[in-house]
Amino acid sequence: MHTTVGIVGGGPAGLLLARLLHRAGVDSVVLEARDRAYVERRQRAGILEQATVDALRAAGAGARLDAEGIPHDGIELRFDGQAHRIDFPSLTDGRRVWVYAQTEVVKDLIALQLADGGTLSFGAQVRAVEGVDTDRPVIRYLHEGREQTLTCDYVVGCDGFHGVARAAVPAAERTTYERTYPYSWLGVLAEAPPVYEELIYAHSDRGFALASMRSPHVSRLYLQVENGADPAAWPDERIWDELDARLALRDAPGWRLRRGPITQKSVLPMRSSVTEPMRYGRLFLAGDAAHIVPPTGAKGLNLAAADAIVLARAFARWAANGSTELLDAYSATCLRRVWRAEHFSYAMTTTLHNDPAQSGFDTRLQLSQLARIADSPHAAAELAQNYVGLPLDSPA
Ligand code: FAS
Ligand code: PHB
Repeated sequence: MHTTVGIVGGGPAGLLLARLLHRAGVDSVVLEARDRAYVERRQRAGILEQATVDALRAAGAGARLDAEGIPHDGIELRFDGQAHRIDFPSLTDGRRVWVYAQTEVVKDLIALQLADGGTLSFGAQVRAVEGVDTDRPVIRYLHEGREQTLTCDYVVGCDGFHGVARAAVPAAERTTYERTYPYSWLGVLAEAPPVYEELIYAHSDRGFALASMRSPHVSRLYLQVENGADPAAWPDERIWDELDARLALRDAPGWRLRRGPITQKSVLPMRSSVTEPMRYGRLFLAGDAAHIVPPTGAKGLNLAAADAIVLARAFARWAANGSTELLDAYSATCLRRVWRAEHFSYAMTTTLHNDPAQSGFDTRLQLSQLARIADSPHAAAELAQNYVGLPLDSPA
């Protein structure tokens, strides 16, 4: 089988890229290792930047998002027993974010891809990407018990942090910059109506907590835990008690979360990683295949979408007039945005979490930075503009 663009991985990056290419008249094939139910059920991100929402609408996948997505105009920071709201529109020329889970984005893109054309194969385990330094790269994969081959004009690795595409770049030709954090997140999904209108990010001497949501009836909540923590060591009552303790307010001692059945628990390690360049010969890397951020800044999914948008524009230009100018600029264009998001995610993470090795001096620095954001419109604007996402064409 042959296609113009072979896409390894059917997560947000691969699926959005396929849809945007289809709209530009560029044919592609998406090869996804897992089955449809698995990828649609995988709990991950929850916040979409405006640029991501605009791209999903442009790809024809905005109907349910417009009907069920929840626009948010700010977040709340809690520290030292106090609450401080960061308003987005007034600090970002009117921009906001949307609460719409990655699971729903993936469902919408899969439904569209299957209905509207374009090949999407589930259970297609890519074994190797070869010949990326030739004009006829090849993807070798196992599907329905048989070894298969897909020849392409170009290959895009959208197969996440643990995928195989990145390895097709010779080790001597790529550099990976990374940092791991001395803590993880325990993420829970609860059938409990959020008692808060907007997301709450909390710094406390017991550790970080985040109160998010999936709908008016479902809460998505996170607690900083030690690396290697076992979700089984966190019975529901312990989770609720710890969340209430970390979100406590000095002037509202009765403030509590609404409790309900916890339906999912998982521990997520915190990691930053960037592989440069994001292109080698006829291979491009997009999304988590190229970069990972700690989820504190809600950037992971949005970075993946931004890569897909930039790459789709580049392929559209190439298909229209043969120019490879934007394809040749892809890596540098994306890495500017990636490093901006890496810094923002690192800053949010290290300011809000308790490193087990940190001193009292370090904690005072965190509280000083949080107080600066609460008191200074300039400092608040820097957080707000990074959180809602810098415009795609802005020099990050
Ligand atoms: P993905 O990992 O989503 O998709 C890659 C796809 O490639 C997968 O479907 C995989 O099955 C497939 N694949 C892998 N190897 C393959 C092979 N050899 N052959 C074929 N297919 C293959 N971001 C946030 O902003 N907020 C969050 O709260 C948040 N929580 C997260 C929790 C977890 C547990 C993880 C792992 C990530 C989280 N993220 C979060 C980040 C996450 O949303 C990613 O940024 C996002 O999924 C990136 O999308 P993709 O690049 O498409 O990669
Ligand atoms: C989520 O709702 O899953 C979420 C929201 C904001 C974050 C991370 C995760 O920073």
